[in-house]
Amino acid sequence: MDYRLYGMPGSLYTAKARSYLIKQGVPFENRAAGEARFMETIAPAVGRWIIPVLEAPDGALIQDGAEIIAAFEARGDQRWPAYPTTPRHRVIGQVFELFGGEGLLRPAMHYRWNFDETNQPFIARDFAAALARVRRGRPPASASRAPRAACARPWPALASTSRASR
Ligand SMILES: N[C@@H](CCC(=O)N[C@@H](CS)C(=O)NCC(=O)O)C(=O)O
Repeated sequence: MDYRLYGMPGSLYTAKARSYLIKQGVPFENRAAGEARFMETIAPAVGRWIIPVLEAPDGALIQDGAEIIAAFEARGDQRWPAYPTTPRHRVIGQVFELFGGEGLLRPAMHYRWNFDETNQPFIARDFAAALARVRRGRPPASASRAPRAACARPWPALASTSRASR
């Protein structure tokens, strides 16, 4: 089994982890946070509904984009190490990560939520496809406006992107 990244296409925190996995050539599948397995097994194991969560082939779960990256960096076998080598650069890198992930959250949400004319169709499609509960591969009625493929097998385009870059 490949790694499984539970999240949403439009989730910025999921995107951070996804970008890292793609860049490093880690074999993984994008999985929707509305899937039955996520709702019934992964979220309870993590303690609450939150994304992203990475499920390792051995079943280990990592929640938090920074923790996902840290877990691979700690192994030391990554293709392109993301952490700088000197302690000073590392601290500066962590400040940038904190600023990007937390400090820029308000502007990020502003640009997502305050431009309905351009963003509404994308948001509706993205959230419906990723959050609608999926049981035994059948898209629920509430996801009728979402692409069927996105409910049954989330994000085939992204999944193939990650594979192609390996
Ligand atoms: N620091 C966390 C933040 C994760 C986060 O805030 N995820 C959002 C969606 S993008 C979420 O799941 N929010 C639901 C909640 O916090 O209850 C990370 O980097 O993974």
